[in-house]
Amino acid sequence: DRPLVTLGETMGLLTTTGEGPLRHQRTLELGTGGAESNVAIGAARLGAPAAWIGRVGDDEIGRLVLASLRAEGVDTSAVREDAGAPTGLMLKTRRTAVDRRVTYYRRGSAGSRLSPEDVGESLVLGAAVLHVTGITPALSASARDAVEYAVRLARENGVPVSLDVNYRATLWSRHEARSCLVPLARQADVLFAGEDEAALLGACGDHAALATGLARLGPSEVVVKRGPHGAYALADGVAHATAAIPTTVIDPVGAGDAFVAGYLAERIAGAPMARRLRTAAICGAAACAVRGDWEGAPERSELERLAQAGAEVQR
Ligand code: KDG
Repeated sequence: DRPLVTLGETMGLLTTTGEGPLRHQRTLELGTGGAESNVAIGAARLGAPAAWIGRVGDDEIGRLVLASLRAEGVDTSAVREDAGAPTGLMLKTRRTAVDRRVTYYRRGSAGSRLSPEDVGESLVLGAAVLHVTGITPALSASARDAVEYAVRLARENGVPVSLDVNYRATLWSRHEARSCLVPLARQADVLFAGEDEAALLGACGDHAALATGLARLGPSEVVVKRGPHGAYALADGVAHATAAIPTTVIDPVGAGDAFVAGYLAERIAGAPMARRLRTAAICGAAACAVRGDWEGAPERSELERLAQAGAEVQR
C-alpha cells in the first residue's frame, strides 16, 4: 500500500502538569510533537502506512523523536540526523485551566535546517498522498524550498497534495504567510483551513463562502475546520458538513492534526466524504481529550466507541 508521506519539524515537547506561571512548576512531562508527524501517527493508528521526512539533532531529544515515531509504526527511513544543530523544543504551559500557551525553542534547530536534498524522490513518487503544512515553510528559507520542491515533485507526478494552512503567528506575519501559502494552496488537491486561516488566504464570508473562496484557488477538496462547530467541506463543488463530537477538552493542541489524519486515512482507504469527515471529527475530539499532541489519536477499532462515549460527556 502506498503511504501518506509528510515532512516537517518534530520537537521535544515539555508540558507542565499544573496551572500557573512556569516558574512555580516543579515538574514537566517530556514528549514529542510536530504537526506533520502528528498527522503521520494519526494515520498510522488508523491503518494507513505513513512516512515522515525531517531532521533531528544528534541528541537525546532527537532519539526520542525517532523512537516515538518508530514505535507508532511511522517510516523514518528518510529522517536525517544533523549534528550541526540541536533538536527543537516546545513548551506547553497553562496559566489557568483554560489559558494555554505554546512557546517554541526552535530557531536554528536541526528541524529548521530541512532542505530539498532531504526530500526522498522515491518516497514522494510512491506516496498515496503528500501532506504538508504552513508551519514548515515558516521555519527557514531551506525548509520553505523543501516544501515547495516536494509539492512540485508530487504535482508533476500525479501524487495528490494535501495542505493544512496551520498558520503560526509566532513564526511569520500574515502577509509573509499569505504570499507563500497562496501559491502552495493553488497546487494542492486537498486544502484544510480554519476559518481565520481561510481569511488569511483571501476568502471571506461565512463558512460556506470561505470554502467556496478556497475552492476558487484550485483544490478539488477543501475542508474548513470549525472546531466545536464541526467541519464544512466542498468536494468537486458538492457541500458536506459534519458536527463536532462532544468531548472534554484537556489539551486541544494537536486536535487539528488528528482531524487531518482521520480525513486523509479515510481518503486513502477510498471512503466517501461523509465517512472521511466523521472519522476526522472523532479523531479531533479524541485527541482533545488526552494530554499530549498525538497520544489520544484513535485506532480504527475505537472510532465508534469514542464517538458514542463522547456523547455522554459535557463539552
Ligand atoms: O498542530 C500542533 C502543533 O502546533 C504542534 O505539534 C507544534 O508543529 C508544531 C508547531 O510548529 O506549532
